[in-house]
Amino acid sequence: MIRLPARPATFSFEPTRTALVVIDMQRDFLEPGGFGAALGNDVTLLQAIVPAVASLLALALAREQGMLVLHTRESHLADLSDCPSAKREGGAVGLHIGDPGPMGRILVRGEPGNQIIPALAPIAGEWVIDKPGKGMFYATGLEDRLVAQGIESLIFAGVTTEVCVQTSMREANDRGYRCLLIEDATESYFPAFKQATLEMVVAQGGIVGHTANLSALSAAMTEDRA
Ligand code: TIU
Repeated sequence: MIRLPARPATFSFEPTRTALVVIDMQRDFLEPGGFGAALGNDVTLLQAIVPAVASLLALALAREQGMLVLHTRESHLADLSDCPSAKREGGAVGLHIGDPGPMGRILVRGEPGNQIIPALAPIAGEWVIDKPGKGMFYATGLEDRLVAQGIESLIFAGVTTEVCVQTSMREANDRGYRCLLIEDATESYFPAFKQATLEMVVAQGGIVGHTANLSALSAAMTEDRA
């Protein structure tokens, strides 16, 4: 069992029963010309966490007992049959889900923009979950797979903090998973929204889960190996 200082209290997890969840670190959100930019955002803000997420992946992979690693991608089928019109109608600067953009069709599965950025590319054995919603459990079949694997705890990173990360964490919380969000491995287009999300996760005794910095997790996992 690994224990680390976290907010609002110590977080404990058994690595073989824990998955590292990297939410939507895909070109659509981090590079110009994708969905994030089509929504009117400055996508460069999100690039700051790439080194921290890479470290987190290395930490999980370096573990002798090996933690399950899963990556999600927000994506839709080419015929958009899984994209409600209420979602497609959103957007700020003209391009909508399914429209052709500089990285292929916006937020469509298999297009260049839908790929996870090369610096964080999944490796063999890691799960890649394509999700049509903001939350990772909605219409993905993920819950059955996690149950079959005996997973009890989830460590979250990725983007954006208040949208897909928080939605996924809330879905996980309702399903009984112990959740830890790594503060410096998640980012938002809106710094104030990130901070507000971190506070609302840990408020009320950890109503959604726990948060900690990467350094605290790293120290706890390194000590455990020594
Ligand atoms: N717009 C925004 O902040 N986020 C999303 O649309 N999706 C994810 O958070 N992945």
